[in-house]
Amino acid sequence: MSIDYSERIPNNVELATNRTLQRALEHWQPHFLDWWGEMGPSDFRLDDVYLRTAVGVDAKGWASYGMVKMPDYRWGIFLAEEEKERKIGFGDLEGEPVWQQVPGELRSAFLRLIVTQGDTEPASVEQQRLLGHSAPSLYDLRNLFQINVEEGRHLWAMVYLLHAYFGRNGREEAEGLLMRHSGDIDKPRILGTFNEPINDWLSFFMFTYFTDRDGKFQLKSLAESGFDPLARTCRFMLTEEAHHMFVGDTGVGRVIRRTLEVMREIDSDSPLAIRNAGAIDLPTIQRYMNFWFSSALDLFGAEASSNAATYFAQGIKGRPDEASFANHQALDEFYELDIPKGEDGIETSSIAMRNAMNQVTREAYVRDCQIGVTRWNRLIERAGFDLRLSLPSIRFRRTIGAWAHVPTDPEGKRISAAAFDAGAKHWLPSDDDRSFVGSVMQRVIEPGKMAGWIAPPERGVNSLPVEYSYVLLH
Ligand code: BYC
Ligand code: FE
Ligand code: FE
Repeated sequence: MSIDYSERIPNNVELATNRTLQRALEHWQPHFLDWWGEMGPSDFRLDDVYLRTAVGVDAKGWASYGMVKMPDYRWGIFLAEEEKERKIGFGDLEGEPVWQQVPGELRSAFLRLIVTQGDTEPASVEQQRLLGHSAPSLYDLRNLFQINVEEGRHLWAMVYLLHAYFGRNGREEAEGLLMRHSGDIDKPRILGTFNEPINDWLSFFMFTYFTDRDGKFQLKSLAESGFDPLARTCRFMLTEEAHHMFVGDTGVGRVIRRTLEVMREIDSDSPLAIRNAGAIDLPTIQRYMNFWFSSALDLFGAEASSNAATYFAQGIKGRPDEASFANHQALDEFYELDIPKGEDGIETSSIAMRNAMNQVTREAYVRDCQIGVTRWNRLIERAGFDLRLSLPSIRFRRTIGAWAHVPTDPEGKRISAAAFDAGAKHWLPSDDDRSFVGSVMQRVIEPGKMAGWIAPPERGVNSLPVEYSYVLLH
């Protein structure tokens, strides 16, 4: 199914055959563009950026690359190919045909999930809007903008579902997605992490590594949904998501590579000496990691969740890679959950597996996060240094779920609130860390050059050299 670019709204859903829907979306489009102008990447409107645009939704050759001014990016509506005779893969309705419309009794649940998903996409663009001014290279600047336009498209993806399947409610929610703003005191974004400021590129790389990876797992769960248009939308979004995580993974890796280079040059692992040489010391990187990882863990919801059980039972939201599980009913199965007990204890409680779906997904996420950390540690080991990075315990610094506001150290051991406050400066970025990291965020715009705190990437974009002028600044 090819994408029709002659339309005002590029799409592969035959939008032209549904005039009412087309008009509703064309009405929303200028509101989106106003939002992009006000809340999207500040400045850079007139600059040419080497962007990829979707031209088809099949595995091979879906992208075309070229110089585009961001406001001219062709945001549109793309669903993965329909899978013929697709059946619901889990829950009470396992084996029944998927739905092409939202079943009435599931309407509010779907509406809520789609709004929550949709809310994160523009939130991330808002969080990242000032980063263009401190990009460490043109290559990085281009990657930032690529991610921003794609998150904008992910918003379109959810807005399409809202308009096409939820009538007036859906249209109102679509407007609401442009009205809440990241960090706004009166109208914040729905989920916590999406209200945290991203003021520097170390935070940006951590965010794209950890937070976009939550996106991967949530989209995989929704790609299993019995509501087929949602499943198909999410399947296509996942192909774009891979690049966002790549940017995070290689970004953090390049910061570490540069730090190790400096450590060898000055023959020291003293954070102060490393900072004086313009690189970011590994303990600071660890603290940033602790911050963004713990924040992302909250995005999976409570460990024991009756919402999650209902979503699973009713075919609304499955587990990531549902096909890899032996039993798609998850009845008569239990999950052993560690929860806080009394003042300083921990007890194991057995809960019904369906209620533990958030936790099952979170654990798959943690395993996925660990892969990059292991790779980064190999870099450190090969450079001959003893320090190792590690993911903190999933109990650490939680604000949602069984461990919410229960003080623990990064290993997950319960401690007093006073001990947590005292430890925080070792475990989480301090004001001093943030201002140091901020201080090295000097903008570099000479093609192929990198800021002093980050190593160059191994290769450029789409087989072009790293020195290519990925953004033409005016
Ligand atoms: N912050 O029963 P529970 C992405 C609320 S990232 C604030 O466990 P449930 C992206 C919850 O709403 C992917 N509140 O919740 C990445 C509930 O409220 P009520 C985003 C939270 O429903 C980077 C209560 O706590 N996609 O795409 O099982 C850049 C009880 O919780 C939070 C999705 O999230 C929180 N962190 O699970 C760009 C998928 N967590 O009913 C984009 C859609 C929970 O008591 N969302 N609460 O008022 C969902 O599937 C579910 O809403 C959640 C929560 C997994 C988030
Ligand atoms: Fe996204
Ligand atoms: Fe993303």
